[in-house]
Amino acid sequence: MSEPGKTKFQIDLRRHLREQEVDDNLIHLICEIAEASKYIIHSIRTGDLGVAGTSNLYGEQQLALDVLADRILRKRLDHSRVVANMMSEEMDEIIPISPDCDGKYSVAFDPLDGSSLVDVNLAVGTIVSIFEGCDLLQPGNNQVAAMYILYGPRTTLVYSVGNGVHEFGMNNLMEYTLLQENIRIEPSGNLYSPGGQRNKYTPGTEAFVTHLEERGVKLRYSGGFVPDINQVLLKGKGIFFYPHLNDLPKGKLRLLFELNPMAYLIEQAGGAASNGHKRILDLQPEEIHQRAPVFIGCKEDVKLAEEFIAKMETNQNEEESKTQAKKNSSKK
Ligand code: AFP
Repeated sequence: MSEPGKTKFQIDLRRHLREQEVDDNLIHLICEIAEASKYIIHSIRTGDLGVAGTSNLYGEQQLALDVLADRILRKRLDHSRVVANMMSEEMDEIIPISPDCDGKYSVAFDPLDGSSLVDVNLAVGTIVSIFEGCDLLQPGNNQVAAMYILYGPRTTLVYSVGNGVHEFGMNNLMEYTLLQENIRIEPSGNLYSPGGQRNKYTPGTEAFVTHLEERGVKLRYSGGFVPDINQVLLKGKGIFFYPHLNDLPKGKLRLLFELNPMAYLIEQAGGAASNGHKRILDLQPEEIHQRAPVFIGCKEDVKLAEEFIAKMETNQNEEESKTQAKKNSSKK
């Protein structure tokens, strides 16, 4: 993989992509997103942490960081010449860039996921899902690439184009150089990241968490999807879930620009991602901001969650049938 005299770990992002024999337009797109992250880092370090609409001492319009990050990425993608359509958490609808789909890509992104965590100096990230052509409303299984950038104590970038998952670190020259490639996740893990409120979990999720605790699995949860997933990926074990809640039956996380890209990356590392019943990457989106429950990480732990959910749903259905039968017999 590396030329003589150059260690593998001095390989920058563009060279690594070339060695994956990736289409030039896709290389350009991924590198443009990586470039945009440098401006997002700057806005995190210097931008106003307030809400959109505030103004600085010069009376200039200050933007909330997620709006700022969205504008930075939108501008980059708009001028890239390889994007057909794009959409993000900040957009109400898909934005067409070019009517010509050939050789172009469509991008769904969360510009700064967990932006509210910046105020308390916790890690946040940018999440990107890439499809070939013009259609963004297709199952995540059709993605040609996914990536995230994690703005933490170090800035790192993780990507896959379907040939393994690779991690890059930003050096002092603000270049992304290879840290590790072909990252793998073990079948079962020793940490769990439970999103939402436990008192709103369904019986199946509740039973799954009780099992994890009895197994001695440790709770690790930052409230940021990107750092929490990154922890599972780089430790090579664990499960993150933001399940169906009694008041959020579809969960909280968005399918197009949060779940699909992360599911793609985790599966490329040998893990799994499910909505509790079905593989995330098989879900057909009906609308661009569609949400879904998610269990993502070690394959065996995701399967176990599905089994607990199925078992408790069966028990619940049987109880409801018995109750209904009693009501019917009491009417006779
Ligand atoms: P924001 O992007 O609105 O801050 O939400 C972040 C997030 O979508 C995701 O990063 C976390 O996993 C999840 O919310 C945390 O949600 P809870 O605060 O309800 O646990």
